[in-house]
Parts: sequence; C-alpha cells; structure tokens
Amino acid sequence: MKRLGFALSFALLTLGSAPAGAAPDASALYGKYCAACHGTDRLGGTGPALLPQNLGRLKPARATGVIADGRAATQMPAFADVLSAADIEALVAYVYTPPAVVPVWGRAEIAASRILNDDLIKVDKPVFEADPLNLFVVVETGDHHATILDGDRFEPIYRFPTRYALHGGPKFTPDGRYVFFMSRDGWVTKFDLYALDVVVEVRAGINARNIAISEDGRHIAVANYLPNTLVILSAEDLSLEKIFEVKDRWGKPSRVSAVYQARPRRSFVAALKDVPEIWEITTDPEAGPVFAGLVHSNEKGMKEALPSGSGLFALRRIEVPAPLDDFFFTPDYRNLIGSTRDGAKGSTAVVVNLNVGRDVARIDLPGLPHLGSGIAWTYKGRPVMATPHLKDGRVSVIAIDDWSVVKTIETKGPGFFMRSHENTRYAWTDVFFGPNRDLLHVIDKDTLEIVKTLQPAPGKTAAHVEFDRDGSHALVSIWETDGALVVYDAKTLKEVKRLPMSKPSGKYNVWNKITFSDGTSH
Ligand code: DHE
Repeated sequence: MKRLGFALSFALLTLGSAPAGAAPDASALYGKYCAACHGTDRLGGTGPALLPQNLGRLKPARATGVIADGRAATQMPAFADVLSAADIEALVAYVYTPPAVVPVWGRAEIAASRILNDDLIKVDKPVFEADPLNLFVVVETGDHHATILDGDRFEPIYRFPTRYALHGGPKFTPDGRYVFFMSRDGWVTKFDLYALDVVVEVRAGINARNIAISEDGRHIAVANYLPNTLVILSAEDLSLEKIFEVKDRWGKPSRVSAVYQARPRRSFVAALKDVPEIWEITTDPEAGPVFAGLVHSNEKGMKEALPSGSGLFALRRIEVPAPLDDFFFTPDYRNLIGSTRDGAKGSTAVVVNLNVGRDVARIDLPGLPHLGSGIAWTYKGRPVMATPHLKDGRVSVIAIDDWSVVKTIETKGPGFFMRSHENTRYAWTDVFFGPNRDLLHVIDKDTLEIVKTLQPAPGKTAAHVEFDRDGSHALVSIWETDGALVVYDAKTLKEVKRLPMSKPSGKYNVWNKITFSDGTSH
C-alpha cells in the first residue's frame, strides 16, 4: 500500500515570510507551508488534522515549539529558519481557531477515504513460528509504530508504522486473527496477524475516541467527537454500514465519548459526552432476547418497550441523571458504572442497570476514578471491582453486589491503568502522575494490601501492565521515546527481560482479549 510522504511540502519551502512590520497572513502561510501535509481544509493528510478539536491535547506554547523546532521521530520539519516568530504565532492562532465552515465527514467522505491493500498476500496460517493466540500487539506512540511480540519468548516478530497517534485498545476478531487500530484523527486500520500486513484502512471521522468490535466479529463501531457521529463499519472490509447522527431525544447534538462491546448482550453501548443518555445498539440481526422488550426512551421522550425483531443496529436510548462516561461493566454486563462530573464533592460514579434501563445507585468516589481501567475479581467470596483515580493517590475497591466501597488503598500518586489475570494473586497499578510516576504497585487480591512497589526505571514513567496468556508474566511499559517493555515474572515479581521500545503506550495479549479476561480491558 502506498502512502504519500511528507517530502512534497518541503519542496515548497522556498518562499520567505511576511515583510518586516506587516501583519502575517496566517491563512496564506498555512497554504504555503502546511497545507500539503495537513490538508488545505486542515483535516489532515499525511500529517495530522490541525483543528482545535484535534489539538486539544497540545498546548499552544508547545505547538509554537513544534512549528519552530519540528517533531522528533516524525516527518514534521523545523520552520525556525524559514518563518519569523510572528509568523509562527500567527500560524498557531490560526490552527487553534475553528474553521469558518464546520467540516463535513459523512458517507461520501468515509467511502472515498477507504484504502484497500492490493498487495496483501493471502495466507491460511501464520507466516511465523509462534503461538498466534499468545501474541502481544504493542502500540508504540513514540514513533507511531506497532510491534507484534511472541508472548512465549518475548521476542519481536514484526514492527510496522501505524497511523499517527493511535488511541484506545486495539480490538481483535473473536478468532484472534485480525486486529483493528484507531487513530485520534479517525483512521481505522484492519491488520492481518497471520500475514503480518494491513488489509484495509478507512477514515471514519475527523476526531475519534475509540472503536469496539461486535460480539460476532462482524461490525466495528467508531465513537467520534467530530463530527457528532457513531459510525458502524463492516469488519470484513471496513465498508460503511451505518452512520448515527448523535442527538438526544430532543435533538441536542452530542459528542460520543466512547463505545464498548457488551458481549453477552450482543450490543454496542455508547457513552455520550454532552447529553444525559446512554445508547445501546443491538448487533443481533434478530434483536434477540436480551434487547427486545427492554424499556427505552423514544424520540418524544416517552418510555416504551422495544418490539422484538427490532433489527440490526436498532437503537435503545437509556436516560441517565447526567452525562456519563468512562464506563466499567460488571462481568455479566448487566450493570455499568460511569463517571459524572456534576457533584459538588467532585466526581461521583453512577451505577446504571442496563436491563431495567435506569440508574440504580450512586457511589461517592472523589478524585476522578478511572473506571474504564477497572478490573474485577472475587474477594472473600464477593465480586469486587477496583479502579485507580486520576486525581488522587488511591485505588478504590468496590463490591459489585451492593456498590459499597470495600477498601481504599493509598498509593504513591494518581494512577491510570490497572491489570490482573485469573492465574495470578496480584493486581498491578501504576502511579502515572507526579513525582512518583516511575513506580508501580502490586496489590494482593486476597488481602487488598500493597505487597511490593516496583521502580523499573528511576525517573521514567512506568505504566500499563498486561499479562501473557497463562498469567505467568506481566509486561510493563517505560513511557519514554527511548523507552522499553519490561517483562516480570508474575510470581516472584523479578524482572526477566527488557526490550527497547519507543513509548510503548499499551500492549494487548490476543488470548486475554478474545477470552475477555476479567483482569484486562475489553
Ligand atoms: Fe485514553 C483507552 C479516554 C487520555 C492512553 N482512553 C481509553 C479509553 C477511553 C479513553 C474511553 C477506552 C477505549 C478503548 O480502549 O476502547 N483517554 C481518554 C480520555 O478521555 C483522556 C483522559 C483524554 C483524552 O485526551 O482523550 C485520555 N489516554 C489518554 C492519554 O493521555 C494516554 C495516557 C496517552 C495517549 O496515547 O493518548 C491514553 N487510553 C490510553 C490507552 C488506552 C486508552 C493506552 C488503552 C488502554 C487499554 O489497556 O485498553
């Protein structure tokens, strides 16, 4: 498959900046220096989209530095010798200003963006010697690559470039053969883990959040901030199946925070950022027993039971007290816990029973719990979930039979991710923010005590753990451009191997993902 290089734009960098004293013409500067890579409409091209929504994670001061000095490990060049400081400031202001016309990304744009890899060699077994169900897919956001790692020998099998800025966990087909990646600019890539090559790519949105795959492996849902859509693609060839324009029952538009697969329900569940509704979309062609008959709110705001046989992609709206996002699902997918930021006391978690279609409990969890990273296990015969907090140094352990907080475990700082495995007695969590961000805590699931605190690389952020297929090893990321993957023996907690990697933001074990291990993200 061919991709245009950034080289094209650099050839155009021969013209000078604005004459001294004249106010820079930002639009002209953009057209001259940026458009070839980032698109005349700023929607992206070979370089990422330059719209305020897409730049939300980059502070303007940092953007000034990127234009002046370029960006390491990408093809973004330095412009300090070509543009004056005033030109650069004008460009920064320009890209942080919304375009005069709201960009459209609908059926035609999605279809036109689709790129099939005509060079893909069809194979019926893996082209490598390793257990295909114990592979790790490692996303390296330092230089925008992914590595396929043999999960028995912990040796890289293949490394390839990805789209710019992947986010969220890649999703696997139920047989573990194909994996789907999503970039924040809305690109979805289907990759064949047997052939080790891209199958097809499509751009499903301009600014996307995450993807989910349906229980039968036939559909991919894409959650978008821009435009306000939820897009359903065929997992076979990433052709477009349906676009939901996301609006509440009164017509108010909303961004989609995230979309999840609710496997036993045979549905997608979407978190909406701006309106107090959760959406459930059936992926069961018969709109089967779980979905049919459930209460939802219709377009007139009336509660009604969904008829049986509502059909593939039938939509059920569930009203909630406030917009909720960052969902943890109980292992049976009857309940979810979502965060709301409406409480005077800080964040509060709301439990929504998906069967009855309404909120059933509230849990006071100040300090912004990162519920999406929550994991579940059985503690003293009770089902519990545990979540790190993004703004507080603690892990909350919550009973999922009565929603009480069983224990608050003090940590050395706010955390981001949490992981375990059925075959290990430990749960691992990172300290992601603050001076102790190089630490990881290992918690005994039977005593809820921290039994060890690890420091794999002093001074460097250590984060995101994933176990191998049998739970005998835990893999940790060192989140630096010249970072590493550190393999620990999950019993002795001793390091067994260290592999250099470029900011390995996340790693995903095929087996744990396709079997929906309670210790990992889904
Ligand atoms: Fe993520 C997963 C939302 C910032 C790295 N992140 C997710 C998911 C959601 C989410 C909803 C679950 C999707 C899935 O896996 O299908 N993330 C958000 C945010 O709202 C937030 C706080 C702000 C934002 O800018 O979007 C945010 N996330 C970050 C980061 O800053 C991280 C650390 C670096 C990055 O690459 O952007 C980051 N998020 C991740 C990773 C996962 C993720 C590595 C997958 C976790 C997993 O193990 O499954």
